[in-house]
Amino acid sequence: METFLLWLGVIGFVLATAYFIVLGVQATQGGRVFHVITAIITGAAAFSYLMMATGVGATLVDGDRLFYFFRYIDWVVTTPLLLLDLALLALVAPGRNVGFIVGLLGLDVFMILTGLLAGSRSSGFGRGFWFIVSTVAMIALLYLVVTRLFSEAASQPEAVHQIFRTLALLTVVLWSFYPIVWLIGTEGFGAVNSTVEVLLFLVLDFLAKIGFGFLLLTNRTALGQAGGRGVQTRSRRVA
Ligand code: RET
Repeated sequence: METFLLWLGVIGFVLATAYFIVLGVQATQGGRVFHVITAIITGAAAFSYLMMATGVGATLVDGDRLFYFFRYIDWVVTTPLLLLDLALLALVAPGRNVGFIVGLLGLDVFMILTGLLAGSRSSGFGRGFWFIVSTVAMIALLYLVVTRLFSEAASQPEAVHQIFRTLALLTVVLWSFYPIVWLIGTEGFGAVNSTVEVLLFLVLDFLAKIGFGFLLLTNRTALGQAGGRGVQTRSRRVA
């Protein structure tokens, strides 16, 4: 059952990646950068699920706990890219906010790496400690999205503003579920077994990557405005 779910992940992410690439090829207006970033996100997830389904991405810890470490390799690549999508939507001049973007993505990488430490420790104390550090980083990160990115996005054209709001809310809600699933799963209190944990992460991963990408990439109006803006900024800079 668990392997079946992981293969479902491979198939789902492969199909989503193919679809996002087709949308990117068909896109007539600007904004193709969003297709590229989002297809990399689902492509990386497909690879990660393949590694987990074939057993390469998992290892036994503490004798009997199957630890899917490849999730963290997936997340350390894909969560910064999801944030990059959000930042590029929200910021009128991303080029003038490189410091902020690097800070945001850096905090995110820190969250995932400390999460990996939490997941791989065998002592309850070590796991709890790194879990708390990682969760604090996540709260700080989501706070920055809700405050700074939300206020920046208000100066965007209406369609861009609207899709940013939807995707940012989706992100805040879905991301908050990850530590909860982790806590009730095999890395935490073991209230649910490994199969249920794999299922819950699969649902979250599908929503946070495919759902997110679908909403963004099928919104041509917003992509056109966001892409057009990039071109304008460039030509203004040249002029
Ligand atoms: C962990 C455990 C330690 C505490 C925290 C976590 C947060 C993980 C998050 C993952 C998001 C993943 C996404 C994947 C893409 O589809 C590492 C589970 C806070 C927020 C969005």
